[in-house]
Amino acid sequence: RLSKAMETSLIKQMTKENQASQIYLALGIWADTKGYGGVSNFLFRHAQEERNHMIKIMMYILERGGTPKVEAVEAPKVAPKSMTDCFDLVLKHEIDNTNAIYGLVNQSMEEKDWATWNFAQWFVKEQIEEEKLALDLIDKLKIAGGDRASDESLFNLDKYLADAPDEV
Ligand code: OFO
Repeated sequence: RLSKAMETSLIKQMTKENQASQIYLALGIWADTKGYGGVSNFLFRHAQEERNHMIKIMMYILERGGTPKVEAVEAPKVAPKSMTDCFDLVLKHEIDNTNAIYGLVNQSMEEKDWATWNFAQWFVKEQIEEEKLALDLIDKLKIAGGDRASDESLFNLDKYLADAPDEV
C-alpha cells in the first residue's frame, strides 16, 4: 500500500503530466497559427501522450489502494518567439519533468517502496525518449537553418513532423 507521502507525490506528478499536456496544446496552437500544421499536429499528439501519462499514474495510485486527485492546473504561459524558441521550451520542459521523475525514484528508495520504484522506471525510460525527441527536433531545425531557415526547409521539417510516427 502507498504511504500518504508517496500518494501526495504521485498526485503531484499526475498534475505535472496534466500541465505538460496543456503546455503542448498551447505550443501546438502557436505552431498552427504560424502555419506549421505538421508541427502543431505533432505537438497535439504529444499533448495526448502526456495525458496518457497522467492516467497511467492515476491508475497506479488506485491499484495501490490510494486515492488519486484531479487537481487544477495553471493556464500555460508559453509564447514562443520563434520555432527555435518553441523547441527549446519543449526540451526545457522535458528536463524539468525528468527531474520530477527522479524525485519520485529517490523518494521510493528512501521509503523502500519497491513497487513504486519499479513503476517509476517506466517513466525514467520514457524521459530518455522524450529528451532525445526534443534534442532531435532542435538538431533538425538547426540543420534546416534555425530561425533563418528557408521557407522550403521549414516546409519540409513541418511535413516530416506531420508524418512522424506516434509514440506510446
Ligand atoms: Fe513528456 O513526459 Fe510525461 O512523463
